[in-house]
Amino acid sequence: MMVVLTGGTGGAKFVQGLEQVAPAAQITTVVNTGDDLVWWGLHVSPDLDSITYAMAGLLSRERGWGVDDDTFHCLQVIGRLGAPTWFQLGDRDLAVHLMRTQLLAQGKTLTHATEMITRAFGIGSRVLPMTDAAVETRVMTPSGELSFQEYFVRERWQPEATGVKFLGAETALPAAGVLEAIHTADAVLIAPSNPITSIGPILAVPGIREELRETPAAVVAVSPIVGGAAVSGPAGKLMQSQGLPVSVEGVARAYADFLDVLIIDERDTGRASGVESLGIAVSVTKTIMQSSSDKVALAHAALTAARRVEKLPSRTAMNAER
Ligand code: FO1
Repeated sequence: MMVVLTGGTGGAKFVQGLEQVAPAAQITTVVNTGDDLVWWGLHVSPDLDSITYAMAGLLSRERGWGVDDDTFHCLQVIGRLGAPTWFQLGDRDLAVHLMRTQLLAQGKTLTHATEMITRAFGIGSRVLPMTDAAVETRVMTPSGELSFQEYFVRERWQPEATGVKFLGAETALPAAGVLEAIHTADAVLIAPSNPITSIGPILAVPGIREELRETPAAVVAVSPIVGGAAVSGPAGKLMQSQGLPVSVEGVARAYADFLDVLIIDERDTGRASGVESLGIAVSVTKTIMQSSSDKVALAHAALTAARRVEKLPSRTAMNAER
């Protein structure tokens, strides 16, 4: 059994590869919900959407989010009615947000709504939100605080980020099944997602980070930083805002208290020793996923790295001995 912690488009691509090398029934994905928003009165969960569409073979290859070949007729009319349209919901995509919103209004949890939606799409693996509680990623900028989608989509991540917070995280509980899945897995894989705003909110839910330190599973992450820059998006800027170097060492530092192996790109071979000095093993491969075979090869590399880990007593026990 394996657990994948994921968010964003890099995470969705990674899961597409993993699905081709492991049976769906053995995969549990734990997905960031800090990017969620209420838009046009609907509960939108962008990272749950991306994983769902990726697994259902519906994810837009052109945009990296939303449904392939979608149309935007509703968006055009909404614009004429005077509502903001900077966050675009496609016509087919709308069906998922309508259904999710209705299920939540009926008192179902986000976990339950996600289960119903993924099952209806014929997805055989388990997709779990990190929590059923509302956790909202906020980005601080010199001109004020923004929601994640305001920062990422509306402002195209151009404002300087001076900090990040996860509103509501302190009192959130992990969704049912998350801690048990991490504890009983053979491998926990951290997708090449933004460590601050995709994986960060998951780690901020009390109990998850602690379980990653405790689990007997091998914990393997793929670096989203290659050659000193983010493969895509604002990961570099946001890492800087947290005082982390924009490098594979920076990624290793973000996960140092629980990580066994960091998979880095061939271009970063010269930086392996900086990661190893944190007590984290390094595996070097091609991490940029351009083609379907790149995704499969990266998933293979992650599983191979996990199998090679000889787990010592839990990190917490080791830290206590130091
Ligand atoms: N990303 C954009 O760049 N522009 C959009 O208008 C947009 C709309 C959108 C609607 C539904 C959805 O599930 C995702 C959407 N995304 C959009 C992607 C989303 O902003 C990001 O992928 C994640 O939040 C980053 O992880």
